Amino acid sequence: MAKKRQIADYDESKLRISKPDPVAAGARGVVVAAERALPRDGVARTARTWLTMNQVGGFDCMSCAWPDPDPGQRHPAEFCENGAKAVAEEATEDRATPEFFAAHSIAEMDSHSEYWLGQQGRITHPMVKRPGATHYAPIGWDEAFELIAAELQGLSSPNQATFYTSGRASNEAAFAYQLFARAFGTNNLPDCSNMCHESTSVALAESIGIGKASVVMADVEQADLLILAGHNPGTNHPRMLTHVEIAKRRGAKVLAINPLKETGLTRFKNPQSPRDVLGRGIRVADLHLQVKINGDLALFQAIGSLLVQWDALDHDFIDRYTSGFDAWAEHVRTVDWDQVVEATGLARGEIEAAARMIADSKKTVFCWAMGICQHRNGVATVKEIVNVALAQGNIGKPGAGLLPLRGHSNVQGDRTMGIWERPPTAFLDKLQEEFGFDPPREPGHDVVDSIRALRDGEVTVFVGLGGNFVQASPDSGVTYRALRRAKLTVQISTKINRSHLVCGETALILPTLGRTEHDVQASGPQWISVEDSTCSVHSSRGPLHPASPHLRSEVSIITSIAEKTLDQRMGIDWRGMRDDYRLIRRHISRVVAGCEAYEVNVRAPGGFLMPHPPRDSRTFQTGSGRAEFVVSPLELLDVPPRHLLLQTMRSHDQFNTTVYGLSDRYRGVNGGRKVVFLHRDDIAALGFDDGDHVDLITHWDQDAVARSVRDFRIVEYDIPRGCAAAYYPETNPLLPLDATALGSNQPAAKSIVVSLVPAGQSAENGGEGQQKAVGADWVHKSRPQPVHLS
Ligand SMILES: Nc1nc2c(c(=O)[nH]1)N[C@H]1C(S)=C(S)[C@@H](COP(=O)(O)OP(=O)(O)OC[C@H]3O[C@@H](n4cnc5c(=O)[nH]c(N)nc54)[C@H](O)[C@@H]3O)O[C@H]1N2
Ligand SMILES: Nc1nc2c(c(=O)[nH]1)N[C@H]1C(S)=C(S)[C@@H](COP(=O)(O)OP(=O)(O)OC[C@H]3O[C@@H](n4cnc5c(=O)[nH]c(N)nc54)[C@H](O)[C@@H]3O)O[C@H]1N2
Ligand code: SF4
Ligand SMILES: [Mo]
Repeated sequence: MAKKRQIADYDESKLRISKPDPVAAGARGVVVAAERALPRDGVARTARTWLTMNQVGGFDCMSCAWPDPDPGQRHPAEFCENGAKAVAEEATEDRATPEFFAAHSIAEMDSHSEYWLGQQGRITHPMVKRPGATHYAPIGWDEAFELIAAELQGLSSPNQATFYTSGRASNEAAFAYQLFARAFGTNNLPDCSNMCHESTSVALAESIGIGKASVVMADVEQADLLILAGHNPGTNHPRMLTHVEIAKRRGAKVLAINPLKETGLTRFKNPQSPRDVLGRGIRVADLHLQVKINGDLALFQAIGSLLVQWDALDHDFIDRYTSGFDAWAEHVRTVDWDQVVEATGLARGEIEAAARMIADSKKTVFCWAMGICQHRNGVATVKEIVNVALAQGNIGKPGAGLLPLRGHSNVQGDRTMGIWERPPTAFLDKLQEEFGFDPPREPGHDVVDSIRALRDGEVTVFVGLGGNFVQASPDSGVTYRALRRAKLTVQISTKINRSHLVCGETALILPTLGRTEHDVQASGPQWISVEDSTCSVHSSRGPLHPASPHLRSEVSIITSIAEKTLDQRMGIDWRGMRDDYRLIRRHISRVVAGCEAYEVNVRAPGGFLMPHPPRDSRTFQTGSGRAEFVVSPLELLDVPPRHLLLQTMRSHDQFNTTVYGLSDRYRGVNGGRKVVFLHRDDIAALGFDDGDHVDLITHWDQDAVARSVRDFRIVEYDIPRGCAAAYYPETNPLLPLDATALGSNQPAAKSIVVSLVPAGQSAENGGEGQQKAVGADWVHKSRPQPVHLS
C-alpha cells in the first residue's frame, strides 16, 4: 500500500557538536541499524532482509564492495550498521507517487536537501517532465521508450549521447547496457568509477597489468601487517574490521595513514562477538601516521628510500618478476627529506618507525581508497604504493598483496562487463565476434569529458543507469548548467535525487527494482550477479515484493530502450535477454575473459573467483611482461599562506549523495552537515573561533570563476595544520571541473585549495554554488598569491 509520511527537511541550525565516539561498531551499531530500519520497513520486511542479506541464495548487500566470507563461514547476521541502513533506504514503505509529484513542483523539490529527497521513498511510476513543464507527470512505459528512441534516432552522431552507470547495477544490466551503447555506436560510457578508483585502475594496469585487487579475504586475515591508507573502514567498509580483528588476534600489526584519526582506525568492537561487545574491543592501529592531505606520494617515496637503504628487499622477486628497479632505487635514494617532512607534516622518526614495521613484515597487505585516488597525483601515489609492495615481493603470495577498496557494491563488476569509455581492444573484438557488428573503436567520454561535452552542446542526450550524476560530479554550477542544456535526460532510479530536478528540456524518471526485490520476467523468477572488491563473483536474489507493481528491472528497461531504438538492426535478441537473463549470461561467458561457463560457476554456492594473473601465478601482463617499478617525480601542491587544503569526504550517515541521517557520531557531528574541520592553530591564525560560521572559497587560477559555499560552522578537530575537511556533496561546487588527477582525469576531490571568509562575505562573488565569471579585480583581491597545481 502506498503510504506518505510527512517529512520535514532538516534544520542546519540544530547542528550540535560533541565528542567523537571512541569505538567503532559495537552494540551501538546494532541499535542504530534497528532504529533506522524498523520505522520505515516494518518488522516483517526488516527480518526478511536481514536474514537473507549476504547469505548464500540471498541478496548481496548493495552498499559497499567488501566481500563475503566463504559459504560455510558466514555469520547468521552477516552485515553491518551501514549495510542495514542501505537496505532500510531501499526497502522503505514510503512512496513517491504521481500524487506526490503533482503536489511538488520541480523547483520546490529542488529547494530541499538530499536528505529530504531521499526520505520521500520509492518512486512508483515512470514520470516525465515535458519541455517547459514545472512538474513531473506520469507517462506509460511504451511512450517513454518511444520518446527515448525518437530522440536517439534523431541525433546526427551516436556520440551526441552519453550513457552513465553507477556501480550498483548488476553484471547482467551492465552487460546489456554497454552492448546497447556500442550497438548504437558510441563508447560514451562514463561511470562512477571515473570519480572513484580511476587513478587505481590506470596505475595498476601500468604497474602490474590488471586494475584489480590482488588479494582474497583470507590474505587479510593471514597478513603480518595491514596498511590502511586513505580510507575510513569503520564507515565505508565496516565489516572489513571483523577481518582486521582476526588478523590482529593472530598477531598482525596495523599501520594507519590518514590525516584524521578515524574511529574505525582506532578501536573496534565486533557487534557479533559477545567477548567484544562486553569488553573494550580491540585497538586497531598500532601506529597512526597523521599525514598531511596529499602527502602520501612523498611518504611512500621516503618509505621506499629507507627499505632500499636498509636492504629490506626481496631480491629474488625483484630479479625474477620486475623491471625498472634500479631506476626507482636511484630515484628514492635521493629523496629530499626536507621536502618529505614538509609534504607529509610527519617527523622523520615517525616515517622510520612505519618503514621499520614494513621492513619487519614478511606479508603485507596494502589497502587504500579515496584518500589516495582523489588527488592531482593520485595515479603516481598508487604506483608508489605498488613500488613499495614490489620491493618486498608482496604480491602473489598468501597473506600479502594490493587491496584497493572499491566503492559501490558492483562497480568492479560493471567494469568487467565492459562499462568503460576506453574498452580494451580484446573485449571489443569478442563483442564483434559474438554479435556480428563492428563496435566503435575510438575512446568515449568519461565523466568529466561528458560534462564538458554537455556544457558545450556536443552531447544532448544523457542516460543514467542509477546514480546521481549532477550531485556526485564536480563543479556543481558548471555541471548543473551542462545538464540543463541537454535536450533529454533519462534517469533509471529507485529514489528521487538531484539529477531528477536538474535536468534536460525533456526529462524521464524510469523507476526500477532494487537489489532487495523479486524480479520476475516472462520465463519466471530471475537473479543477477555481482563482483566484489576481491574479484569474487556471485549471484544475488531479492527477498521482497517490489515497491510498486509498475517497476521494471534494470535489464528490462535497458533492453526495451535498445529494442525500440535499434529495432531489428544487428539482429540482437533483446527480448530474449529480457525474458530470461540466462541468455545474457551466455553472452557474457563468450565475451568476457575469465567468465567462461558463467552460468554454472556463478550459481555455485559462494560463486567463483575471477582470474588475476599476478595473484594466481605472479604473471604480469604489462608491456615488458614484468611488474613495473615506476618513477614519479615528487611535485608538491603549492598552498599559499592563509589558504588550506580541503578534502571532501563521507559522514557515517550517508551513502555517497544519499544522506540517510544527520549523525556522524564517529566525528561528533549531529543534526547538521555544514561543518568544516580545522586545526585549532589554523582557526586562531585565520582570526576565527571554534563555532564561527564561514564561507569557503576555491582558489584556482585557471579560469576566472568564483566558486564558494556558504555558512559552514568551524569545528576544532584533530587534523594536521594546513588541512581542512568537510562533507561531500555539499562541497562539490568548490571542485573545479578541470582539477583532475594526471593520467586518470579523476576529479581531485581530496585536494581543493580554499580560503575562508566570515559567513555571508562571499555572496557578492556569486553566492553559493554559483559560477559567475568575475572580474580580474576580485580574483586578484581574494588570491594573495598565484596557485601552482603542478
Ligand atoms: N556507508 C558508506 N559506505 C560507503 C560509501 C558511503 O558513502 N557510505 N561510499 C562507497 C564508495 S562509492 C566509496 S568510493 C568508498 C569510499 O571509502 P573512503 O575512501 O573511506 O571514503 P571517504 O569518506 O571519501 O574517506 C576518505 C578517507 O581518506 C582520508 N583522506 C583524505 N585525504 C587523504 C590524504 O591525502 N591522504 C590519506 N592518507 N588519507 C586521506 C580521509 O580522512 C578519510 O578517512 O566507500 C564506499 N562505501
Ligand atoms: N566531492 C566529492 N565528490 C565525489 C566523491 C568524493 O569523495 N568527494 N566521491 C566520488 C565517488 S567515489 C563516487 S563512487 C561517486 C558516486 O556517484 P553516484 O554513483 O552517481 O552516486 P550515488 O549517490 O551513489 O547514487 C545514488 C542514487 O542511485 C539511485 N539508486 C540507488 N539504488 C539503485 C539501484 O539499485 N538501481 C538504480 N538504477 N538506481 C539506484 C538512487 O536514485 C540514488 O539517489 O561520487 C563521487 N563524487
Ligand atoms: S561491509 Fe559493506 S557490503 Fe558488508 S554489510 Fe557492511 S555495507 Fe554491506
Ligand atoms: Mo566510489
